[in-house]
Amino acid sequence: MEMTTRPFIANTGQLDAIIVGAGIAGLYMLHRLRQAGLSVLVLERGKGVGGTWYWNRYPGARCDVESLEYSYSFSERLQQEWNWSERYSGQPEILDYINHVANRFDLLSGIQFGTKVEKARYDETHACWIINTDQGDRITSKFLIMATGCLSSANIPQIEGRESFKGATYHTGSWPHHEIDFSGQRVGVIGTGSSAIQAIPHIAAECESLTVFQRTANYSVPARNGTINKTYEAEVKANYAEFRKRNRMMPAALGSTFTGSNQSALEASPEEQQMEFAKRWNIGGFGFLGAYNDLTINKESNDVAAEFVRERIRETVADANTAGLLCPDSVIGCKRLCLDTNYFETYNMPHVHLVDIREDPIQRIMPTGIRCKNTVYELDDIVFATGFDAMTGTLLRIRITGRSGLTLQDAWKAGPRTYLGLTVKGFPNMFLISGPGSPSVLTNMIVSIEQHVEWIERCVSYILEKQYSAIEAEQGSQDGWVEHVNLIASKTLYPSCNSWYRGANIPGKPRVFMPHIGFPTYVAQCEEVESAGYSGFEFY
Ligand code: NA7
Repeated sequence: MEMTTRPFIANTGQLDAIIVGAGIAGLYMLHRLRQAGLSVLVLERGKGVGGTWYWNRYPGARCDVESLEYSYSFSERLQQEWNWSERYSGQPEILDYINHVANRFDLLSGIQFGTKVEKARYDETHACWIINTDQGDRITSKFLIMATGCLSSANIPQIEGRESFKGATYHTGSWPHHEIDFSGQRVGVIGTGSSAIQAIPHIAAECESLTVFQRTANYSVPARNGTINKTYEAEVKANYAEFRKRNRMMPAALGSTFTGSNQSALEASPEEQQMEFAKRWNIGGFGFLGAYNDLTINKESNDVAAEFVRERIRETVADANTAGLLCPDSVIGCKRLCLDTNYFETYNMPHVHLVDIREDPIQRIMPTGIRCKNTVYELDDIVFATGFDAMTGTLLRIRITGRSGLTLQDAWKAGPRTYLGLTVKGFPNMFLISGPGSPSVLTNMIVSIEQHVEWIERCVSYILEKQYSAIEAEQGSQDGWVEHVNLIASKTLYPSCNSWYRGANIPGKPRVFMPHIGFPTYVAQCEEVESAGYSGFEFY
């Protein structure tokens, strides 16, 4: 649904809150703040709601968290009335759902679409934020809430000659809104992350030839998607609140398939290990990494899981050389595990070809294709499945200036620093939803979003009730939090590979492990801070 309306609210006096972004987070934030009686406006650069699900329209785009879990839990009626059609929902269905929520809770009237926030400056004298947009708006607001998403700034690599390409180019994260017909086309896909792994089987089914340019092989386990199991759905809906409550206590807030284990892989015999991994492989989904309790912290245990996946790849892909190239050699799970439907099988199609660009690096893009060091590939279309400047990219593209002229770019020069992943020292009354330093991308995002939104709403209401001008993180609490997040990461295998969690996919980006590993402990930490009257914050 494309929106063009500009709500009346933008030209009125000072607002209580500006929310940037009308994705899953921004919409719920709007709903909660309105319920709390605040005047709120959402600014959204897209022409519709949905955020991630508005932009990522590439063929095969699908959620990797099960539908009955990847949905809002704040309204019992909403969760009862909405019916999902598949175990894992595709992008169109999720976007329909988000539009439904926006309509059902009358949220559209609070959103100004087609509006990009360019600058936000904290005015210390009046204790408010002054926000400037690319549409010429200048809006003042007491609170600034960034609901800008973790994967919302596309990473398009600076390959020489990119502009000279005569065919069509696409990025998975800003896909056109019309159907793309690849039939008869020679298509090149750069990247083999989660987006590529979902898109490749679909593009291959249509095109004349497909060349995949792989820099790093990726682990993927079968999603085992299918129509939703109606019996299971009925069981969940019979006691949805309890189901949600249980999931919120699970590691990563993933419920149904992520039945964990109390055992180390090293305590099991090789036969038991194979049986356990095979069982989870057949069920499909992230539960594969829950087979043993030490897969993300013990390299020896991790190796067993990694080798199990490599064996499945060798079993699936007929050409031994291609299979070898598709076998990752890194720690499994230290980049987000991919879930696929027929990804590895696709390489058995005669018109699908894999290029190892570590062996034969891309040198330039030419008008008619891609030139690698040793080979030239003639192409009609290039798909960049090259990911995002994750977690900080969108925030740093907006010129955010806090107290004493401090910019977020300067404050985060050596990597993002937050208190609880929710606030930044020097930026009073600014909140981040799923910011760096919170579990966000290591969880079922909607669970994390709801937790952040509800925490922020209570905090904002508290400030208004107490008639404070502002809240700001204390230096010591922020430093302590950053240290805490780093310490947890250092005890795991996560920092061992070049993932976007560490900023390693973007040349020049500081290498800092950004998410907090430790849901649901994190939630208890936020609650403790709150119940202690917002310890670690100062009010003025
Ligand atoms: P990802 O997971 O960041 O994957 C991007 C892919 O693009 C990955 O294979 C990268 O290789 C590759 N890439 C990035 N830059 C280049 C250059 N310059 N040359 C060649 N290849 C490159 O993004 P996705 O969109 O697939 O998935 C993002 C998240 O969405 C995912 O984690 C899920 O949470 C859902 P690399 O591995 O860096 O060598």
